Amino acid sequence: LVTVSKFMSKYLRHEPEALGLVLEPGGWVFGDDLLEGAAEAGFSMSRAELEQVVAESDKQRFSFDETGEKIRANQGHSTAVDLQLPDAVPPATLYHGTPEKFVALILAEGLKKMKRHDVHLSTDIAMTMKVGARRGKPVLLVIDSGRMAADGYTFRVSANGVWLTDHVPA
Ligand code: HQG
Repeated sequence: LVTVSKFMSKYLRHEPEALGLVLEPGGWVFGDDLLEGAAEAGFSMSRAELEQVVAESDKQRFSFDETGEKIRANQGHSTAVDLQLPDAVPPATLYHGTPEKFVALILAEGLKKMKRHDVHLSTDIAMTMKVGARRGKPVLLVIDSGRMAADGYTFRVSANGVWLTDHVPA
């Protein structure tokens, strides 16, 4: 299931065209098209596995639409996509975990979205420390999101509770 989830992340977030997929507004594709693309690419993946990944992914990375026919990644994209998420008022404080080696640069120039569409922020300290630990010793950054909102920065929240913004100033 982890392999299937990584496969889905790759093509729903980063390289849909490599599987013959075009993301619709909102980031949606037909589940059947994803399964067909996988089969043509020689990747073995059943509908049951797809449904299990959507239901059980630890970070709820994927969603079906209300018809159950279309699927999308909730966040994390690098490919051009309009997720059609409305602006939302963030909590007063949000968190971002990053490896220690990036901290000096982030304190100098703020949090940038790097290869992704947005900067990812969280209300969940344990989760954000895990994110930071992917690439080294993690450091927790505490974001004054209340002040950012008051200063006119906009936020959106994905279906799996990740807070998205364009840039966090230094
Ligand atoms: C860092 C996971 C230097 C930033 C998680 C991060 C997340 C800077 C890295 C999702 C910087 C980008 C995203 C600056 C930011 N100078 N480094 N000015 N600004 N950075 O993977 O937030 O498991 O693109 O701190 O749950 O780590 O994939 O972003 O370390 O939601 O579902 O540049 O990935 O979800 O790395 O993680 P990423 P992220 P999944």
